[in-house]
Parts: sequence; structure tokens; C-alpha cells
Amino acid sequence: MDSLAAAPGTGPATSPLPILRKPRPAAKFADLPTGRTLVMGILNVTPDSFSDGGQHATADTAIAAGLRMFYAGADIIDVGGESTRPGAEDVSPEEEQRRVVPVIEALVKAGALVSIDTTHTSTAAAALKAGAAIINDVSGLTMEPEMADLVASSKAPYILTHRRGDARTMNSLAEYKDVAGEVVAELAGVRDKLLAAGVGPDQIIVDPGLGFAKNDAQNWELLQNLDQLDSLGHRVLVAASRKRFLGSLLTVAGKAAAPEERDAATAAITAISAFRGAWAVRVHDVGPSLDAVKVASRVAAARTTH
Ligand code: PMM
Repeated sequence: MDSLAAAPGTGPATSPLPILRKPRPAAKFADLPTGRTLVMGILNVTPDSFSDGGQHATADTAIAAGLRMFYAGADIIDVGGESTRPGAEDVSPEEEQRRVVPVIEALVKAGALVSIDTTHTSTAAAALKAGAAIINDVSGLTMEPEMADLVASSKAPYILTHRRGDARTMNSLAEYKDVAGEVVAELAGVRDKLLAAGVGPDQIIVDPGLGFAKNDAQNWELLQNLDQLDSLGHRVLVAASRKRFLGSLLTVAGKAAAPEERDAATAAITAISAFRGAWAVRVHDVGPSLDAVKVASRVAAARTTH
């Protein structure tokens, strides 16, 4: 707080950008807390993401929002410049980099640990150069297989998300006999490609890709079977925040809950994921998930005394 002229987290989303007086040392992945589930805050610098699109469309509003999440306690800030919602239009890597690089630079300078949410190798490389520490590729290496070489050479942690097809085709590819078994097998196949490219097993974080080529029932089945993902032997990230299957669950009078009405349900999933030992959750609303992690950790730590 001492390095800021104005305390973040206190003003509305459009409050002026807090002025950084002195840069902080860069945060390191190795310094992340262990022994509890981490909370990754979502920062979409896009005009069209499904739940926060347009909110942080300029660098200044995005940086202010990222700083608010950082000072609220987010362990990682996940910065993205391209919407991945079903049916979203492609964004050129140049435009994506124009959106994310200044935001990453400012957040890293403030001491935040940043991940880059991209399917483009050139954007991942530009983000690493700007100080990002983690590559979050929702395509699961399917868009640009050469991403594996960047992951190997940079030694950056890599979030490997399960997805079939792309933003336009994935909804038609949600056909599974055993969704958890098939997701694990398909993730293992991509994981093996990463290892063959020289990526270390410790660099890999697996994500079941909720909502990516999965219908509502399949998302719930994956959450019920998170332990099967553990069998891969990597850290597990759960990214359910505000997703459509939560809106459907919370339908009232035939109307699905709007994205911003899904945060309590998101925190409930955080509690379940944390209790099951997930490495991290990826959420829009950081505070309730931090509380949910504390609750899950406390229950897990309680011992029967009689
Ligand atoms: N979902 C979105 C974007 N990025 N990254 C990971 N690792 N896992 C996800 O499920 C995921 C993601 C969907 O859009 P959002 O940014 O609006 O949540």
C-alpha cells in the first residue's frame, strides 16, 4: 500500500488509476504460497468477453481493476486480450498484444504475479518479455503447437486446458461416453507432446476446461471427478467462474442467472475445489473465493479430537 498514492479497492471501477511511486521487485512463481489453494483473478482486456467484456477496455481501467484484485489478495492476475467465449471472433496477435502488454507491465511493476491468457505463441512471448510469469493457453496446444517450444525454452509454467475444437466449433464437439476419463486421456496426450518438446513435468498445470466443449451435465460430472485429474500428477486449476452452467443452475422463473449473479455459486465451487486440493481457482470476484479457500483449509485442518 505504501507505494501507491491512492488506495486501490476503495473506489468504483472507473476510479482514476492509482499512481505508482516506486516499482516493487518482480513476484516469482516459486514464491507463491503453498499449503492452500491459490486464487487467480480474471482480467479481460476485451470488448466482448462473456461476463466482463468492455469493463476494462482501456489500459488504465484494466490496470486499475488488476491492482484492485491484487490488493484484495489475488495470488495471480490472469490477463487476456481475446475473448474465448463460444462464437467469439478471432483477434489478431498484434491487437491482442496492444491490449495486454501495457497492462502486464504495470501490474508486474506493482509486484503482481501475472499470467497471460492467450492461444498465440507470439503474444505469450511478448507477455513473458513484459514480465508475465505463467502461460495460460485455453486451446490446449491445438491452435499453435509451436507454443510447446516457447514453454520449453522459457521454462514458464504452462496451464494446459482441455478443449475440443475452437470458439466456433466447440459446442458441437461435446460428445463423451465418460467425460472425466476422456478429458484425462486427452490431456495426457497433449502433456506427452509437451514433455517430448522438452517441457518439464513441474511446469505443467492441468485444467478440465469447464464449458469448453462440455454441456452443463458434463461440467458437473467433471467437478464430481476432480480426483481423476489428480491422477495425471500435475497441479490442477479449476475455472468455473460465472460460467453458463452456473447460470442454468440458478434459473428462476425460467430465466437463467446473469453472469454477475453467479459469484456466490462460483465461491461455492471454489470451496469444493479447495477442499479437494486444487492448486488454484480462476475467478472474476476474488474476495469471496479467498474466503472460501480459508473455510475449506480450516475444515481440512480440523482434527477429530475424540
Ligand atoms: N475460461 C475462459 C478464459 N480463460 N483459462 C483457463 N485456464 N481455463 C478456463 O476455463 C478459461 C480460461 C473463459 O472466459 P472468461 O475469461 O470470461 O472466464
